[in-house]
Amino acid sequence: MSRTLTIPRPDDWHLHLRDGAVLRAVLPETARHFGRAIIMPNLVPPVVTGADAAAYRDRIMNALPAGMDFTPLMTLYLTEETDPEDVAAAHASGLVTSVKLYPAGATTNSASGVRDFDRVRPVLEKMAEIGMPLCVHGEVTDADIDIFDREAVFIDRVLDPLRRATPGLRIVMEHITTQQGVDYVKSNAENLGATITTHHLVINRNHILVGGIKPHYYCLPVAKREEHRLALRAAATSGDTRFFLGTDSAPHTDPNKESACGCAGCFTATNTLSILAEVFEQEGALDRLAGFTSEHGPAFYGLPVSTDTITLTKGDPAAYPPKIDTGDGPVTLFDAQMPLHWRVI
Ligand code: OTD
Ligand code: ZN
Ligand code: ZN
Repeated sequence: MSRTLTIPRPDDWHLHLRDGAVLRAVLPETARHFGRAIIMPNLVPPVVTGADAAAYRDRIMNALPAGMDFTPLMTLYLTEETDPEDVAAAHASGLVTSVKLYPAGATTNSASGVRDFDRVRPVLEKMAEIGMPLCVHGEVTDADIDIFDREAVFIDRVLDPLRRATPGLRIVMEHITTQQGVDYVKSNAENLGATITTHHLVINRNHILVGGIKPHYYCLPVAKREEHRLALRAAATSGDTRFFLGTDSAPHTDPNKESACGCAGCFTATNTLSILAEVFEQEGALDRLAGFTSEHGPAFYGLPVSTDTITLTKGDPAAYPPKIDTGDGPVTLFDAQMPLHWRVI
């Protein structure tokens, strides 16, 4: 029996579009379903200034196929040299939506990130003053901290002190992967939200490591134990407005993933909505899908919910291609390892 579900057009509050040939290949995969996306600035070199963001936005709009409607919400990569006035001007002009904090070395292309948090204090204070959100990659990078503990330790050692030192700063904990991340958001009502990815609702660390190493499931923050995946599913499907979708769709070509030192990232732009509908249905929460994909994010960012809609139908399992082609090589689509009965029509 077929069923339909119509929801406001979704937004992606955390997305990697890259540049050049990969940008041209992956942008339509997002723009087909999503109206807006927060565009991550971790290019090489990173998007650091307002001028960098303006140039990158132009490249994105030039790569958008004719007839597609999509608004990139630009971000700036916070460095110890970032100028508070440049950030404020880029925000005031409407060019830039938020600033991204990467602890140096935490993830792909994060070498220019922050080592000494005191050096970015003037930027953070300016952002609190003008109401500009900070998106945070929440992992410590200390060599002595186990990779599976890096998010929980970041909350205690970095995030909580930073929030106390900068009252009024609005923060998005990006791509939370742990029960501790969920609990921290829930216990702090003020100025705090969190994105959750599609893939972290589906995989735990066994998917990466059992029965041979699976490079296409390797991403950062790395997937944790099953109990954490269940906590993320409960948060995402709870209707709590502080949790919203940020796919963190992060394309790398197959040779870069299937390598002795494979890149981190799961590419989910193409099939995210099919997967999420399946997950929300499994949790008996299809009526809450719209909140997670289309309503909670705009509310946090102070933007209107889309007046456009998309419709999903339930039928025979959707067949997605295993890879998409780019001018730089194939990019493998995230495999949710379950039949996907819902598709956007
Ligand atoms: N995680 N890969 C990338 C970024 C993210 O931490 C992230 O936001 C990437 O490839 O840019 C990943 O696994
Ligand atoms: Zn990140
Ligand atoms: Zn990301």
